[in-house]
Amino acid sequence: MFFLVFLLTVPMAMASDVDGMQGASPPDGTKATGARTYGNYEADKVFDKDLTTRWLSAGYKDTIELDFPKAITLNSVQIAGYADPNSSASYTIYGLQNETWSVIGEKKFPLVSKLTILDPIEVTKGSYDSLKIEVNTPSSWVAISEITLGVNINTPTNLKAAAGDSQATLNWDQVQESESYIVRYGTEAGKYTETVTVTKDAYGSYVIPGLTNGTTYYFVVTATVNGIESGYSNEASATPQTTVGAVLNVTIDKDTVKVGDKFTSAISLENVSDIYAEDFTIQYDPSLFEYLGYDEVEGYKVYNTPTDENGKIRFIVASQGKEYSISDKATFLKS
Ligand SMILES: [Ca+2]
Repeated sequence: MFFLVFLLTVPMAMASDVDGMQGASPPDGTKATGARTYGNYEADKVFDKDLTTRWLSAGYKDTIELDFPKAITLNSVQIAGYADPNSSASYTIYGLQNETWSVIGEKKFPLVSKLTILDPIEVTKGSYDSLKIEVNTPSSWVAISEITLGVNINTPTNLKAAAGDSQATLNWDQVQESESYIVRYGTEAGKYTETVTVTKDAYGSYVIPGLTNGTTYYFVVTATVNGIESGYSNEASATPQTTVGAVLNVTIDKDTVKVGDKFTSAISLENVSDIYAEDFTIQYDPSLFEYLGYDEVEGYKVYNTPTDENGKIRFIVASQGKEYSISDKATFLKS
């Protein structure tokens, strides 16, 4: 009698982990070497995040070595073993520190049948440059489908999202040792369809552009340390909205102005609300016009002494009382 085992593989939004396994895959840049390898069942198949592919040795006892691009701090190793026919398997894990190998964990599993995700093997917590896993299976060739590492990376906290026009601005608490962050977002809580990798300096303020106004977006962020990704932060949401920019209008009181004519232009602000003070600079071409002065409009007062600096005049104008606050459109100065 035999059983067929089917494995359903679903494309994962979460890049670093293997479906059904804990911890993270070894980072990009890891080099895997099997002491012996059968056919094209190469050693790097133990971290391709695909449970259906595996490293296969041509013997009952063999060793695989993982050399990391940078030392990784870990406290457990999980193995998806493959044994055909069914077999027991014992695993001895060595860690490399200061160019010295030492045994950091071992465990025997009485039954590994075909593809089996074994319980994580605890190892002495430490920072390791390389790992070596020695496998002993008395009645089956040595095979490993996937290896994941139990790592403790601080997860970003306090993620906040502020809505803007077609965009959202994110900030979160810095994870000290992180080399970059990954922002994931989508239009449904818990479902993140978009991924952006951002620099380690982005935590204070990061803008996600190109969003649809009126749609709520949900965001999470992770930290990456030594190529390994942390867990998700809290989820934050924002609904971008159209904002109409304030428009400063300059209106001239005559349709045409002849040379030598004196004219007045009204300065007004549109599309704003509850503004009581405004600091702005008027620029004109001094080769064509001469600035003669300004008139205040009732309810508004000029607080500085505007001087003409080669065609640029700065005004600080404040309204006097609530009834003169600038909402929608108001003319508050004539010059
Ligand atoms: Ca694999």
